[in-house]
Amino acid sequence: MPTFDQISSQLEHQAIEVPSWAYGNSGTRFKVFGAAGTPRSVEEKIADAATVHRFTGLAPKVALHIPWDKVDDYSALRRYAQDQGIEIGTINSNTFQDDDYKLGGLTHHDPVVRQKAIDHHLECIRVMGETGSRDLKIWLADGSNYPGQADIRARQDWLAESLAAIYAQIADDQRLVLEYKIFEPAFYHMDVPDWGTALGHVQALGENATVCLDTGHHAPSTNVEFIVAQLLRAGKLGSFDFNSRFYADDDLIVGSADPFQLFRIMFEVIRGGGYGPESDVAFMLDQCHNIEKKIPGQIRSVLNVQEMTARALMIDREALKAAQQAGDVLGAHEVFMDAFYTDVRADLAAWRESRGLPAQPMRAFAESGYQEKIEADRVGGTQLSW
Ligand code: AOS
Ligand code: ZN
Ligand code: ZN
Repeated sequence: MPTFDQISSQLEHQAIEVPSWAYGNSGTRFKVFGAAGTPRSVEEKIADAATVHRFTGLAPKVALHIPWDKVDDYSALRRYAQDQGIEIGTINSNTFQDDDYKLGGLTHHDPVVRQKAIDHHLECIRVMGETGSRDLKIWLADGSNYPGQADIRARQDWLAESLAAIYAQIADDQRLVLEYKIFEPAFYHMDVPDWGTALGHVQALGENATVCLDTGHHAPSTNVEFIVAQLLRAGKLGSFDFNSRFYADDDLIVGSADPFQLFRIMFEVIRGGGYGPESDVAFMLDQCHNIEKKIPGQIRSVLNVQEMTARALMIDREALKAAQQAGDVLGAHEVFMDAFYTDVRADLAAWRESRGLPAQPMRAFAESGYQEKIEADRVGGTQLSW
């Protein structure tokens, strides 16, 4: 097995996008808990995101959500982020919070509503121009609750037309990234429920259209790393929305429910060329911190991704291949598991220190006083929710 020192230079390439909404108050349909220190403005969310990067060196971009992060001057927002040491990443559209979209947005049976949803995406593309963002991520809440409620076939045609109208406005250095989700908020059918549907649509659009894989958006027992391999084979894995789930779209801290799954995913990413300077896969988090403090929640998340990436990089690929070619079932499995069971935490701490970062980012943040300061300073105004 390679030593940590043999793989550590590859850790330099790790860059994770944190979501602006992770810093806002969040919860379930039962209760949204308010937390002291929660941002009252987009700038305060960006300041918190930059703090995650300062303590970890892992999170150089913050993904925004429109209209949650709507401001008058996006160029100024970009400069603000840069002054804080980060860039603005993916722009996420939102066609799920307006009454007009009750029966769908880009797939709605009424062309007037479809055009409204398309126009919202064109507005997002304008925002991308001003913020320097590369990716427009589209997640659709569209679907139906009852058999017969909607023409599920026609909606695919309307979706294809709507996406084509949006894609036509995507610049050469920008991408449209389509996310799929098995269910919720629609419970009978979703218009983009799975990677096959997403892949079909982005392949029809063209080169700059790819798929976003949210790790929480599959049926239980789905082999997510197989989907990773398939999308990379097709050259269509655009981005991840990382999070953890026990049941459905739980949006818990990535790597907390099933670190082994994260390890297996990272292995397929590396195996398939999705990691490193040559890759353009965006590694985003899509999480909410409902009961834990938000900044430590995000720090823990990016560290979990780093730990499982390091372990996946340590798989002895040659020994693995040799065992696979020899038909050595348990030998191959052992090579795989040896890397998974290797504790890299002390090595990572030393490596961070060697690069001028805190060896223990969680502890360093706790001791920094940042949390106490925002809790004291951010009184008055309205705390933001997701
Ligand atoms: C919704 O379930 C999706 O995961 C989307 O990525 C969504 O845009 C994000 O969770 C913010 O609401
Ligand atoms: Zn998502
Ligand atoms: Zn989700």
